[in-house]
Amino acid sequence: MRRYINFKLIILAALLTAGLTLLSGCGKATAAPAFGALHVAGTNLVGANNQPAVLHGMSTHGLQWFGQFANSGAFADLKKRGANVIRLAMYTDENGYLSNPGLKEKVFSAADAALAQDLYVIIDWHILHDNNPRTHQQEAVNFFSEAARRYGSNPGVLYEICNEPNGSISWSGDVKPYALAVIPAIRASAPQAVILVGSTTWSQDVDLAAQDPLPFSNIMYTCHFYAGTHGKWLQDKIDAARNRGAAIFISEWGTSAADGNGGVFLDSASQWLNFLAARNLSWCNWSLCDKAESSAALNPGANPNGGWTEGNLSPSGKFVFAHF
Ligand code: DCB
Repeated sequence: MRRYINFKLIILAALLTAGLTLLSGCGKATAAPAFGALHVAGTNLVGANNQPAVLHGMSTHGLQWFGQFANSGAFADLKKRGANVIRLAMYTDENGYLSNPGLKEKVFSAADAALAQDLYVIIDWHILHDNNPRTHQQEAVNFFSEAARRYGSNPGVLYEICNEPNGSISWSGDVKPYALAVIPAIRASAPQAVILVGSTTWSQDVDLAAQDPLPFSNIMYTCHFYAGTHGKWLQDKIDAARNRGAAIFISEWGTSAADGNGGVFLDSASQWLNFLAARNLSWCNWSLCDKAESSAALNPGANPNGGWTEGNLSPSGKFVFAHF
């Protein structure tokens, strides 16, 4: 009899605990993004309670061209489909921020729209044709100082300081010195924020970065892949970096080839997503726009404000949205 009562008590306690956990989870969802303030523990991204945090979402295309898709309606549609992060690609070159500094206001208003819906948001200094991040290091320091002053205490904001360094530059001689200048500018106002750092060869050389890591906490190294171009050899570089203790974030990947077109290569993309899932790696897909290229998630003419039908989704968009 006594045993039986104890058993009943244990069940009651378990039910109560489960109920309370559920309730507190609901409360949090409306007050802050899903995992609360993020930080890096070992090679893992974790939330405020040290729970594993896995972010899945979209990167915008260049905001100077497709900024109309970075708005509340579009973000609400993505959230409804399961996304929890938005990456804002602020190109520096190609009529981006350096020649059009007003683009910054687009970044801030889009970030505000994402944060208002409890989405995480990545502010991406999208270097590409300006291959060496050191070329515009001072502009980056100024931009990120301002962004961090604006969002410093917000648990939803991640800072990505250089999209894809490329060309004949090195991690230790170029990208690392750049990061050593930019990161303290962010940390001055956002001491805990997670900061994402690219590497050479369009953010593929994460293994080289891991051999000469940055001396800061809450840093992740970005690795970018395109399913039609990058295979197991790039996965091996990710594992090599992680084995050295580097935390990896896939802030950009596409179902297409590396030029943003061709394919789509959905078998390879599935294989990649399995690889990422097995390691709890977070990702953003390229890209949220309706450009006539295969990596675009939306067919030409899709409403920039969301509410997309199946017919508005490209083959890439259908595949990616089903994997949030
Ligand atoms: C990256 C860039 C991104 C680029 C995509 C696809 O570049 F981060 O900005 O997006 O991957 O190439 C493309 C757009 C096009 C646009 C073009 C230039 O989809 O609509 O016209 O940017 O702004 C990569 C990634 C990997 C490699 C090369 C590039 N790779 N790249 O491995 O060779 O040269 O742009």
